[in-house]
Order: sequence, then structure tokens, then C-alpha cells
Amino acid sequence: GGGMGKTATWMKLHSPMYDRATRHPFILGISDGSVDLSAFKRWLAQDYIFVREFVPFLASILLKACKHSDDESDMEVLLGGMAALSDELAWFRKEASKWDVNLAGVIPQKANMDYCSFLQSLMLPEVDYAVVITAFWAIETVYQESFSLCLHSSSKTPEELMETCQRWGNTSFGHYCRSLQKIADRCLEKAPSDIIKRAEEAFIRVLEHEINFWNMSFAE
Ligand code: HMH
Repeated sequence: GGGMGKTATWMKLHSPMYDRATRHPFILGISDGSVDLSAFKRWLAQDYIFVREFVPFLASILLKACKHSDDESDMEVLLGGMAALSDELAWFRKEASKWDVNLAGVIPQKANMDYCSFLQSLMLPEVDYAVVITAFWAIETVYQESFSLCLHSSSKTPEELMETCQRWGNTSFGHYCRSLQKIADRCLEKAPSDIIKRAEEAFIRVLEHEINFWNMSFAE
């Protein structure tokens, strides 16, 4: 106990990359109102595919929590996340119809397929719980921090994008990310050094994939 957790240390240590993931031009464009709506639609369609892949990913983390976690409250936090995913997928379908985006016809782009392959590699049973919970915390936190920027009083987020920004930028999603961070830090505190190293690498990989994912919104 005491002092800074591993996750906070890594956010500081890798802050240039962390900032590129959480203050991407796509997000800055939403928050200053200059965003191209076709970029938003591209992001929406690709993210639906990604979030669908999130279901088996989170299921694999739940399984590891059952087997390896020494704290029963992990399960509650993760189950809450799983329940939220069902609502989230329904929200994507509703939002897509509002923007005339045909989700059935979406072709996953390379950055998305690469990110989904990375998730699949983390689903393997031999990947440690501490590593996957760190990756999961990072994935959720990048969205929380990015979209909460669009909710600041100084931002000029277009009204029709507010619901999207609230979905990930709201304070209760912020608390959820904090809970995930506490789980990750607790696991990392007692993890051997090779696992800690792998968790840090997973954190960096997540940031790279998130940056590439945002970049997709600008590609034609
Ligand atoms: C690419 N990262 C991406 N999509 C998401 N929906 C989240 C993170 C948060 O769930």
C-alpha cells in the first residue's frame, strides 16, 4: 500500500502517448465543434464492431476473476460492466439509425481488426489476470478521459453529439474506471516483475491501438 499505484506511474511515464490517445484531433474537433460529421459516422460504425468484440473479451476477464481474484468485489465491478455492454450495443444501433449508418454493411478497417486481434490475444487463458485487467482499465479510461473533455464548460460540443460524449464522459463511468484502476493496482502490487512488465507493455499497446482507432475516423 501507500504511494502511487503502478497505473498512475505508467500514465505519467508514458504521458506523451497517453495525451495523444486522450486528446486526439478527432476528440478536440468534437469539443471545439469543428468535427466533420462523416468522421463521426465512420467512428460510430467502427466502434460498434469493436464493442461487440468487447463482450467475449470481458467474458474472458470475468472467467479469470472467478479463478484467480482474491477479492469478490472484482466480480461485481466486472458484471456491472458486462450489463452496461448490452445497453451500449442497443445504444449504438439507435444512434446508427439516427445518423443513417447501416451497421450491417460496415467493413472493419485495418486499425479496428488489429485492435480486435490484440483483444483476442489477451483472451488466451495463459494471459495473467493482472495483465488483462490493466489493459481493460486502460481501454475504458482512454474513452472516459477523451469524452469528458467534450463535456467541459469551455467546450463547444455540437448538441447532436452530446449523448455520445455523456455515454463515456459521465461521472459514473468515471467511477467505474476508478474501480477498475483499483483492481489493476491491487493485482499489480503483488505481481512478480515479469507480469508487471507485461502489464506495462499491454498498457502501451492499448494507447497505440486507441490512437490508430481515432485516426481511422479521418481516413476515407
Ligand atoms: C476503441 N476504445 C474503443 N472503443 C470503446 N468503446 C472503448 C474504448 C470504451 O469502451
